[in-house]
This record gives sequence, structure tokens and C-alpha cells, in this order.
Amino acid sequence: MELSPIRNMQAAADYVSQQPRSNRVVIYGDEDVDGVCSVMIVKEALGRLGFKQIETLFCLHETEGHGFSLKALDFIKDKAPALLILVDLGISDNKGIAKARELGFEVLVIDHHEPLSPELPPANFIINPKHPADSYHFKQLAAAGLCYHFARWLLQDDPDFDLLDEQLVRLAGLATIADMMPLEHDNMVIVNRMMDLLPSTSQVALRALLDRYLTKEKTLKEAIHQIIATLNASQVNQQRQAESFLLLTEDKPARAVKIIQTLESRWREYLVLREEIILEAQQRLNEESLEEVIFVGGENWPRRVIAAVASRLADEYNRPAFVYSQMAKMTRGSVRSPEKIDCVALMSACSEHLTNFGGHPPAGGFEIKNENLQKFRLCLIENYRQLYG
Ligand SMILES: [Mn+2]
Repeated sequence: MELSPIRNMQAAADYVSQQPRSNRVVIYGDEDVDGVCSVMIVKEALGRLGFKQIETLFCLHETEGHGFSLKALDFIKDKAPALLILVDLGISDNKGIAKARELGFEVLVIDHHEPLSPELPPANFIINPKHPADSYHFKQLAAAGLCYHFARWLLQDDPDFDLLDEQLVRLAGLATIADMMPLEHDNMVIVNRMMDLLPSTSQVALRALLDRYLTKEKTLKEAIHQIIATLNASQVNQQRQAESFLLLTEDKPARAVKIIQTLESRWREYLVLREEIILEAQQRLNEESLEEVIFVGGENWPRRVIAAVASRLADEYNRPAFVYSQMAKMTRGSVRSPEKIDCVALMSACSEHLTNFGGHPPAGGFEIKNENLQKFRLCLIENYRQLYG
């Protein structure tokens, strides 16, 4: 595979390579599988380069939403001066990044989300194919795919890179599937290599997961989806450590199996909860006349199920589904839309009502003050008619 020509890959890799190895590095990532794999890839690469002080932390979705918030910065501010690497988030976190620079962090953003405003955050380097100045032809890499390419830049002179390369591409491939990125171009190369290399892995957690899921009746693809489902049941604790990260970095098989069992039992609880909420949503939709855009939610609908509920409703009713969880003042929601309908475009057209939003054409998320919910709903319907009616 060639070194990726994505903008800033080389410049950022040169910059990192020139840092004294005793410098502190903080890697901060999203809590989902893509974020966790991204953190792992960057951590492995920097460790291989000889960095001694690497800390890894994750975003608390449930309470802070997506991104690098001022609260997150508060948590890490004592670690400055340091190199702060934000992965799978950061591209729209102008405030948090500006403040981090003031506090003495040098900031590298490796993100694949669409920038929400034309003004980009004041990071030292931004790697994001969706950056307006990036001319790379393929924009749909997962964050872990970007991190993998970055690792290749960092370790291009390492004579023993091959073994590590296999380890990293497995993570990048899993993340690409978990993030539902289109399986074409670079993604296809990464995912095909992962499929070839996964069954032979000796990495403790992946080995334990495969031993459980890759049974005689199951295809490799099915086993991979089960691995991702288990990893997705992970939570982040108050120290901002993600269980899935602890699992994937565990080197004792018995302990890995214990973490897997915890995640599996949480996954089963999650499935029950998800079906309850889907049923409630369907009942409500069937009582009312169906609109072009599904907009449904509830007070304290658990945030971790709403993305899956949106996905089910979008499939079943074949229209964009906005599903939300309403809290005291704020509401957070997830969107899924059928093929050819761009949910980010719909939200952009109504962004005046939102406090935050983001995502890709088929899947996204939003954050809104409760008082604007109905205005947002009407705006979505109106714009849907204009764009797709
Ligand atoms: Mn991602």
C-alpha cells in the first residue's frame, strides 16, 4: 500500500517524529469502536516510535455529547504542556481546541466528520479528507482508517513494521465496518486485509472474541458483526477509560474473557431495552398519520438505544428517522436515512434550531434545546419536501 497523500499526513508525521520522546502525549478519542480503534492505532505507533508518556482518554457521550468539550479539557488541563491528539472527533470543536492551545497543548486532529462551520479549529494540524482544502479523491475513510495511514507515515522507516502493520490493519478494518463506512476504494483494501488477517490473530482479546463467535455455523462476517456488537456495549467510566479499550489492550486471556462476559450481558440487556423502545415508537407512529420525516422521542429514552431505533424505523418506514432522548433542558437525537437521502443536508437546512449536529449522509446526530423541538420538526418536513419531494 502506498503512503496516503491525504493533506497534512506527512507534515503531522514529520512534526510528531521530531518531538523528544520524553514529551507527554494525550490521545483523546470518541468512545465508539472507531474511536477506540483509532486511539489504539495511534498509541501503538507512538509507542513504537519510542514515546514514553502516552495517556489515552475517551469522550463521555452519555453526559457530554460528541466531541472535545470544555468539560473534557477541564479533565486533562493539568497534563499541559503536551501533544494532544484528538481522534474521531475534534473537527468542529473550535472552542475546546482554542482553549487547549492557550493552556499549552499542541493539537493534532485526526477526524473524518464533516466540519460544521467554515471556520476550522485552531489546531496545529488537521487530518480530515473532508477538510475544504483536502484534494484526496476518497473522503469516506473511518477515523481508524486515517489513523492507520498516519501510523504508516510515522513508521515508514521501521524495518519491522510488517507485524505491527497486521495488528493495526485489523483494528482499522473492524472500525471501518463498525462505523458503516462505504466498502469501496481505500476502505475495501483495509477491510479485505482485515478479513484475511483476522482469523490468524494472536492478539489476546480478538482471539478470545473469535473463539466465542467464529463457530462452525457462523461465517467470518457474522462473527465480525458479533464482535462489533459486543464492543459497542462498552461504557466509559468517570476516569474516561473505555471498557472496549481495556479489553482490546488486555494481555491476560482469562481477564479478557471476563470483560467480554460483562459486555455480553450488557448487550443482552440493551437488546431488551431496544425492543421496548422500538415497540413504543411504532405504536405512536401507527396512531398518528405518518409524515415524510419520522420525528419521535421521549423523556429519558435511553441515549444508547436511539441510534438503533432510528435505524430500524428508517428501514421499516423507508424515510428519514429522527429519534431523540429528551432530558431536563436539552434533547439529544440520532438520525438514520434511507439511501439517496442526506440527513446532514436536512439538518444543515434547519441548523438555526440546533445547538450541535453532525454525521454522514446516512447517519448523524443532533443536539437541541427542548423549546425548539417542534420548530425543528416542521423545518425538517418543509425542507424534505423541497429537497426530495
Ligand atoms: Mn468515526
